[in-house]
Amino acid sequence: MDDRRAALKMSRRGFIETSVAATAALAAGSLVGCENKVISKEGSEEDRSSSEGVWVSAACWHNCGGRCVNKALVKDGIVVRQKTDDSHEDSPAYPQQRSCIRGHSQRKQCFAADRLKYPMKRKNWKPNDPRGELRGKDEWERISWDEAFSYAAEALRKVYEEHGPRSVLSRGGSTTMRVLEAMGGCCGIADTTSMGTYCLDTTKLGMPLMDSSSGSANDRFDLKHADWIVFEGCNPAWASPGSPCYHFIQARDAGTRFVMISPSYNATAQMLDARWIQVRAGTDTAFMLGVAYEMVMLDRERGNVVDWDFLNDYTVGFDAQHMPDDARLEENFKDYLMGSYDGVPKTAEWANVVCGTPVDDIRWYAELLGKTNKVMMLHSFSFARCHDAEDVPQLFMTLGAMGGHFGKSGHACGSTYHSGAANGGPALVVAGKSGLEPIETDVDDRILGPVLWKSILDKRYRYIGDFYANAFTEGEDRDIDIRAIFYEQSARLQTSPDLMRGIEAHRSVDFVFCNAQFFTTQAQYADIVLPVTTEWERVGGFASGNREALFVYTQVTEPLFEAKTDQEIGVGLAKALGLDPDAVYPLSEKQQFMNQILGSTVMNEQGDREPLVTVTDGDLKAWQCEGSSQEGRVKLEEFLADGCYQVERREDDGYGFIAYRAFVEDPDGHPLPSASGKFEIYCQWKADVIAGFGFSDCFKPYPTYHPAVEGYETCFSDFEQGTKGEYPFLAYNPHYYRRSHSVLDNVAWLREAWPNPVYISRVDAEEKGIVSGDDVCIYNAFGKIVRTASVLETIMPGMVGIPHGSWIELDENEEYDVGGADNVLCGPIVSGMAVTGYNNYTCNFVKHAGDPLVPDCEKPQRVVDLEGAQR
Ligand SMILES: Nc1nc2c(c(=O)[nH]1)N[C@H]1C(S)=C(S)[C@@H](COP(=O)(O)OP(=O)(O)OC[C@H]3O[C@@H](n4cnc5c(=O)[nH]c(N)nc54)[C@H](O)[C@@H]3O)O[C@H]1N2
Ligand SMILES: Nc1nc2c(c(=O)[nH]1)N[C@H]1C(S)=C(S)[C@@H](COP(=O)(O)OP(=O)(O)OC[C@H]3O[C@@H](n4cnc5c(=O)[nH]c(N)nc54)[C@H](O)[C@@H]3O)O[C@H]1N2
Ligand code: SF4
Ligand SMILES: [Mo]
Repeated sequence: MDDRRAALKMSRRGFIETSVAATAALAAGSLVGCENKVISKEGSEEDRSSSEGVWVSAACWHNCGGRCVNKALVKDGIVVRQKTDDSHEDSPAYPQQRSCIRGHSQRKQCFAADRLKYPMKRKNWKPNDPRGELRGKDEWERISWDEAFSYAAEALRKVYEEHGPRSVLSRGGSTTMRVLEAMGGCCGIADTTSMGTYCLDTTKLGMPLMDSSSGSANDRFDLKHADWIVFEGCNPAWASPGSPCYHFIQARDAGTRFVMISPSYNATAQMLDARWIQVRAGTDTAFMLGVAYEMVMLDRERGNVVDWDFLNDYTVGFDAQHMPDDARLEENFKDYLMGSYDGVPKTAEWANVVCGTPVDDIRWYAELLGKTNKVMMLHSFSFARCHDAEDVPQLFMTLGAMGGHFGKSGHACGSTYHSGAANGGPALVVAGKSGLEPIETDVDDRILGPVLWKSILDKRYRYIGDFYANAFTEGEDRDIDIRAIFYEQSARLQTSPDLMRGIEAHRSVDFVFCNAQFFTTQAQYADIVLPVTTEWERVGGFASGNREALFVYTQVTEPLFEAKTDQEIGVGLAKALGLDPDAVYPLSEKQQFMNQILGSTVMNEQGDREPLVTVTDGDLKAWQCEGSSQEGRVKLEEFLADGCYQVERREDDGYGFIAYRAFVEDPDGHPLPSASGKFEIYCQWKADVIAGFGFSDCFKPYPTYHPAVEGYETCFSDFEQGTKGEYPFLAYNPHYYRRSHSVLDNVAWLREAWPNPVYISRVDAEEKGIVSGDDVCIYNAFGKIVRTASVLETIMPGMVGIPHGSWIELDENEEYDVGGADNVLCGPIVSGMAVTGYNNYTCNFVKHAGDPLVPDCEKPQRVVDLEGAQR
């Protein structure tokens, strides 16, 4: 610990001097080439091969789909090298938790020359005269922290006094935002972001989703017991870095075969040599209906395909003989499949017209799902992040039930997602709570994510409840008058649909406040921007998501320049607003971290939780923290130095997990959380709640097909006749390896490795005379972006893959985005449960006639040239 402190106690002064020199050089526009200029002196080659210094557990805290060990070698306060997990030999049972290229590049982010250094104010903004139209164009001036707090307090106080808490918009972050809560609250956002239509309380269908990251399928050791693993809309090779793919590879090597149901033959499919079942994005409902129909037909022909016992005993609503008590509609799923209600049997040929899947593949898959095959059906959520995908969760579950693939080793039907991919089951190690209780407020407003900016401009929105709280209500149209936008830990402007209108909405309000590490999109359109520390500059914290490992990190360096933590900013703001900062932040950051350490637990093989960390009275004294000493599995110092506690697994340990086993073995003793206690293929609640929102009247209690408000069918001006419309292509947004959403997009190393092209199919490219490397303008009614084409055999014709999260960069006339931001094209469309549809919006593209694009990695960093920065 002492060594570590000495290493941290760097020459802060010297550090800043070097930094300022580097900044000055950059402001003069000296940067070209794929190299980040960093503000710390990076270790020389000699430094990099030396092992002098102290290895510090370093945070990798992003919403990146993985969780890994990251360490920084700190010498004289400067990070000279990084490494990942080498704490034990790597083995399949006990894998190292190795970091990805983004983790490896972390020092290029934390110490980059584009870190914000001082509080800044937009020059022409005044609390009483905001000149909002200049947002994104104005100059910036450096101000002191005192000035920053008093400006922000004045602007916020004005909004609270004149318009009330409903007029302040914020979502994301929980630290600085407490100040808003102490002021009476703020208007939030109801958005289905990650899990799409799975946000409509799937427990009502009988499916507890565990939590957002641990999957709802079996433990990793069970993967190899499946003969087939099917992925629908997953790409863990990009979206779940770390150990998940390692676990899938073990299964592959043991003989398990894979299927990828997706519009692209993505990196995961390639890695696992999967059989590709093509399906257009946003058309999985049609595809799965076709599969269900063919399963029934196949079962009639030869038997032994549909697991009737499972359907009869564990589900309701499949046929007229098994309806739930609360059903009000005399219809059932099977008769719908057969065409009893609409005269249309949902055959493979019928499905093919919409989903584009070859008929033979639909039949092949129907056969594969038969009850005699050992199949795991795994999904991520991309197929549910589509307009009108409301029936996807119920239908995926229905297919699983038709094959009886629940509750048995070698079978599964559930999610594999984010940092919990490939490894279902309850978390074995968890961090404790910080002890900072939320501040309750009376404001219940939640503007809907897909129409957030439009609602602000229209001053009206429909309230339907809150996805985070699983609390829904009938749609209620409300007036709303947003006067201030408050950013803490979110990039809403960049990550919500309809970005061009988002800019307009930002320009329409009185005040935009932003805590930021970099000159992010939301910072560019703000009025007061405050430099915030990264996790490398804070006391420490936790990262979780991997079932069997808990990651902890400690401070790597002193805060850079004038950066403060979110809590310090909150304290300053609270004081300026005349609030009692100790009431808003009753616990220090150190105490919160210590509380998490003290409350961390690990599960033993009997299923009981034990304290994880041994903390002595001496530790508490040294940390100047309250609490009681305790005995745990690992000493505090060791835990912090290791950066991780990982349960050493064995094939036959007590941690194995088969999802739904208790229910399948004893359905009466362990009913599901739905009204009937069973899987609800007919769920009255689903239909009633969606109808109550008032956006669509086509959703039935069982899964049915209808064309999406925006989707494949709207690529046509006349779908029946096959006449293409103005925007005949369907776009989807793969979560891209270069970044975590918008985060890390400014790291030149990553930009060089991952150039962020637009993916188009060879067939479409040939038709338009486009080859890989050509610049292409992709456009629709909402905006235009320019990207370089990557022409692929591995994407379905008609599909366009636009990587998610790239930073917007508008041309002078604000017409073209040469940064390639997905949300310029993803529009303000609302239907059904108000799902945000990132993966089935329409567009068109042409070869770009304007100036050639500069490759992202050759663009200069966005260093704000602050007048007087050297003062
Ligand atoms: N078109 C389209 N849009 C999408 C998606 C898509 O697929 N397509 N995906 C959606 C999904 S699944 C998600 S989860 C969302 C993610 O949406 P966001 O959560 O808005 O995305 P991030 O880019 O992770 O934004 C985090 C921001 O917080 C900042 N930050 C990080 N740490 C700190 C800190 O300690 N303090 C402060 N003050 N700031 C910090 C980062 O610099 C960054 O600007 O995006 C959604 N948007
Ligand atoms: N590198 C990286 N990893 C991340 C993130 C990141 O920003 N960057 N973000 C993290 C977060 S918060 C989230 S929510 C997850 C998202 O995780 P996922 O939802 O798994 O990620 P996606 O890349 O959107 O989709 C995965 C694959 O699904 C396929 N697909 C797309 N649309 C459809 C569809 O409609 N139907 C079918 N059948 N397939 C489809 C595509 O082939 C795509 O490659 O990723 C996490 N991991
Ligand atoms: S997967 Fe996430 S936590 Fe792991 S190294 Fe990459 S960015 Fe960091
Ligand atoms: Mo997400």
